[in-house]
Amino acid sequence: MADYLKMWQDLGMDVEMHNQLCEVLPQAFGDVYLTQKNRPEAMDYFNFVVAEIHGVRPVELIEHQKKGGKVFGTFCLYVPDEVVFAAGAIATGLCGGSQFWVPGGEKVLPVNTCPLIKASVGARLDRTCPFFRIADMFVGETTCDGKKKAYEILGEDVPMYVMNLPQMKRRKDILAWAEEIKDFIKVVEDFTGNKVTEESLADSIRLINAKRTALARLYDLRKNENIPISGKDVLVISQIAFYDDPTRFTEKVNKLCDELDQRVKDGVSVFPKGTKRILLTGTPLAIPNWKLHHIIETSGAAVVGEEMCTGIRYFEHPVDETATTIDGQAEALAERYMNINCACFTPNDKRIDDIIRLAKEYKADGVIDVNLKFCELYDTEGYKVERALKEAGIPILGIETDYTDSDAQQLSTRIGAFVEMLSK
Ligand code: BJ8
Repeated sequence: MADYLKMWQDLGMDVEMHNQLCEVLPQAFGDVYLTQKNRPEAMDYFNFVVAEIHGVRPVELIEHQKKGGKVFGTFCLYVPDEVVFAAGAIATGLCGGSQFWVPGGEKVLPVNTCPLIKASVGARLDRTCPFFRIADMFVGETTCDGKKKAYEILGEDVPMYVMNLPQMKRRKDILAWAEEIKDFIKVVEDFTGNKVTEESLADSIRLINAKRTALARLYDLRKNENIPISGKDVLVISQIAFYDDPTRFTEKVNKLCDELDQRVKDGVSVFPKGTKRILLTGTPLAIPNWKLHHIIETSGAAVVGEEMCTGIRYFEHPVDETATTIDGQAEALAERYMNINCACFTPNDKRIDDIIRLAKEYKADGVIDVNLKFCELYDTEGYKVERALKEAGIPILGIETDYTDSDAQQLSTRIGAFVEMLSK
């Protein structure tokens, strides 16, 4: 990584503690990623982004702020990036995916809170992540209880706005979400001093839709019998999608897809013929959480899809681009976002339909349902997921894990046995 010390100091970071993270991350990335054989050449860009993770994008965000622009940090797929970009601001994902930040979160949160929340709070309060220092405003949402309460704590340290997400999907809930999006437009306008117009919102809807289309193209390539890219590589791309510049990201993903198209034509696969195909479902895998993909793909199987927020939920269902008024655009956004099937909704049977549909589309031999420890929503929904998949004749393995490596051996054993069972 280049020398960003001055920038980190200026951001008020705990540089000494942050150095510990900088020491372990390249090693972890090297072990998990750079040991893979026959990686697509176009992965170079994404390797570079991870290598410079706390440098290159933060520099861009600070440049944007120097020109008077604002940066909004978000924690959930329901918060519409389109609104932020339409006001000339930048949205960046803030979910923490490393155990490194968890103890910081545990200083103020109950230990039995999910690691994603603990890591996100720890990254801010311990001052060990530049993105958490740069964001001018954090935007939360009323999804799970842990997040709602964590936002109250974060709100004592940084400007915080929380969107009120309905928990059902009746017509009146979708309209309520459209109203909430319009309120968010006003908040963003006031905070940035820039007006969100029909034109600027239409532009940003196209911008984010283009990113979704590129990701859909990438995921479609994984449906091939010859899998041209590893699940691990796609995971890191999905994670980078949350904070990279959307135009550049879309271009780089499309460039990668061009290369993968050629691989498909040439019958090139990164896995031996007959490798068992796994669809993952469950809680998000925030960067740099690569543990599960690594275990699965070193246990003789391939991850071909993720019914997760760091995966298919992020890009399916583009926003309808035909609306020409702010009211119409807010409703189009609400309809699109309410298509995401998070376990915080009730009922949430469409998620179960999705898992079965995706298992078929991606020709999965089996599904692994991943739950982040202490996430009650996905844990409880796991019962219905498991029952529905069994009824559909799709093998399923449910696992619970956190950000530590303490269960890696045990997970390897269980996943190895599951893969072996799929081969019989
Ligand atoms: S849309 S999955 S990003 S809320 S894992 S913090 S639910 S206790 S991250 Fe999520 Fe939005 Fe839903 Fe997606 Fe709570 Fe569960 Fe932790 Fe979670």
